Amino acid sequence: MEIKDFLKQAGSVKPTERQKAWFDTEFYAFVHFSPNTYTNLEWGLGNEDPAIFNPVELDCDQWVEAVKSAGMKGIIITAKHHDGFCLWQTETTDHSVKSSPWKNGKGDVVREVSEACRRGGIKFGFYLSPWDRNSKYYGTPEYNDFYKKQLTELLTGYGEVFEVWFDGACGEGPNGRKQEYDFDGYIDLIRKYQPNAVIFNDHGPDVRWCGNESGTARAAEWAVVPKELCFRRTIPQTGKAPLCGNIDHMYNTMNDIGSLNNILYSDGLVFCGSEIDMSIRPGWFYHATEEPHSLERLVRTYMQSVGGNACFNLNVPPMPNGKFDPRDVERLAELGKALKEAFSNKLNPEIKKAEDIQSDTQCAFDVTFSEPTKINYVVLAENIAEGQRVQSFMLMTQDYTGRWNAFYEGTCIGHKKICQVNATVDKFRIFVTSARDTVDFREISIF
Ligand code: FUL
Repeated sequence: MEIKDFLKQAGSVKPTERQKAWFDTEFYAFVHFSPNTYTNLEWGLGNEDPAIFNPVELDCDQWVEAVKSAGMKGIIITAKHHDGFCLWQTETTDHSVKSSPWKNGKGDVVREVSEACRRGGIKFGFYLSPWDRNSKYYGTPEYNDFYKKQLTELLTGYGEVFEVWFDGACGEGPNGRKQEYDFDGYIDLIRKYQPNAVIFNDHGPDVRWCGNESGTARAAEWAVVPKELCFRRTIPQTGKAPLCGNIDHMYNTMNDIGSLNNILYSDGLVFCGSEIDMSIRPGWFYHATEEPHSLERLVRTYMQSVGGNACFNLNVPPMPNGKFDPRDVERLAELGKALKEAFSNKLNPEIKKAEDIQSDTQCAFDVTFSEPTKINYVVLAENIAEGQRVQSFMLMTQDYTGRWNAFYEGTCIGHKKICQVNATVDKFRIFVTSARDTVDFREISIF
């Protein structure tokens, strides 16, 4: 196969409906809450006394209001973390809210947060740790049945779910044994009960881990990647690439995963977007002595994730009383305000397709203002429903000699690219210097 034909195939790898809906969600919250909140740990041991879990002032409406103030559109609750303690009324174990003094053992955090999300008009999702340091079944085939029962309870009892988050961590259980997870079986259940939910895991099938927990996006965060990286139950949409080779070594922490260098050696490509996850504080769970990260860091992470063809999952940990810390609430409101301000002044230049670039895999748009204008952001979006195509682009001005100078150079665009620029221009060109196939822009906006 010619490289040109393979590139066309690569450029038409399409997202599913649920992946499109996920991309449109863009920015949502993780909420890490468990006995760790009371023991000041990050990884519970599994032998914690359920009596310590007592969020006497639990207020999930406060969570929803706070995340909405930042512009987030969903919450993913840790229904069970590695310590095995269940935040809902499960029939699978007593290591749960049932054994806590909170609401006399009748409380259900998952119920309260799912209902608050619905009241507030945002999406609801959950994290259910496969690694369980409490379950006596862990490390035996029975554990997969136990885990599937838990999954089923969560998938069928709490309304529409937008994302199920599978942690990649796989340690030892209380008996020192490790578990073979039946991911295929877990995925089947989710597809059966919540066909609109995306499944997050290090290796897909719908959403992949970006490779770090600090909110750092790649310069090129491709949503079309080799199946060697996202191998969980995804059917490749292309044939084998023209160069034969081996990229089985590929892992999420590597810097370059979707570029031509790699896809040319792949056995087939899949659509699997990247989720950038981090906590608003150093820890995933609440620790009274920690402070929220700076506004500047959160704004930067938003610009590089949502503005870098990925989604942003920002964790906010509740305090032992069940409320968000006022410092986090304030930081979230500041973040929402900063993002609103950044995109409040949409400019209205003339945007015309350039006639002098005539190629299937290159194109250009000329942007003309009526007078020299200060611009801060150029927002570009491809119509990814048909595939992700742009590989590189530049924003350029032409000097009086006719020479082009780039004031911004970018790689892929995909769902959304926010180019942060600081320029005063009366005219500039958006030049797609390389694409896999004809480019279809869904949006070109200047702020
Ligand atoms: C990791 C876990 O081990 C952390 O505790 C946290 O839940 C993070 C989001 O995922 O793998």
